[in-house]
Amino acid sequence: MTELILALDVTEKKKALALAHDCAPHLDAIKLGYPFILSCGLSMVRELEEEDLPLIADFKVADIPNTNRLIVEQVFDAGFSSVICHGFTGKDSIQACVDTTSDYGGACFVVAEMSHPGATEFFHGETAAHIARLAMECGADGIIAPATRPDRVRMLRDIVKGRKILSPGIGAQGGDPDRVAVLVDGIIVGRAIYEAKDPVAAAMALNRFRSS
Ligand code: O7M
Repeated sequence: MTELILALDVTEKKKALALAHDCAPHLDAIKLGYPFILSCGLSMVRELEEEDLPLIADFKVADIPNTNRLIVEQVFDAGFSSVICHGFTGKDSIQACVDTTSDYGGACFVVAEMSHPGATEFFHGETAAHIARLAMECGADGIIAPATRPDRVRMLRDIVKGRKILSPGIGAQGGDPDRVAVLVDGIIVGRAIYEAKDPVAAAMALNRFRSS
């Protein structure tokens, strides 16, 4: 089953809450990051809990182990069920995120390779594979890999056996769900839903990938 995860990068509180509420029946999770949390506040996590969907904290945590631990504690205390951290910070920093996550019974995902064009300057090639291997060694629940490069997802899938790949980059960034959905466990979609004329219809249209 491939999950549909809404990237709720909406900075207007009323609009964000309405979107989440209307689209919720067609989603498997909602991902919240800096745009929404910095504009609407961390307390919004509790309001969104009413939608009864897993809430993923996309803070791309990327600091020393002690600071990572402190951040991840705040994430789970706020009501999130998963957290996303960066992996380029190294094994000890990833481990701090994974260990703190497991104290709370949550899930931790590590960014292995990003979806935008500039990502290839640093994350490409062996670096992404290295990060994915570190994530597995640390016991992470999965990785983030780019829907804009299905060949790279395929390569990373060999490393991430039995754990999850969540994949952003569909729609606005050019990724094709027909090519990617079968390779991953979740597609992360933002603008193609929240900027659509009819966001509910857009989410429903993406539902066909949930069973692929
Ligand atoms: O569908 P979009 O392009 O409007 O939004 C994609 C979302 O996924 C948005 O929240 C990005 O910050 C996020 N994202 C990427 O687009 N590319 C990445 O490589 C990684 C992420 C992400 O979610 O990282 C955890």
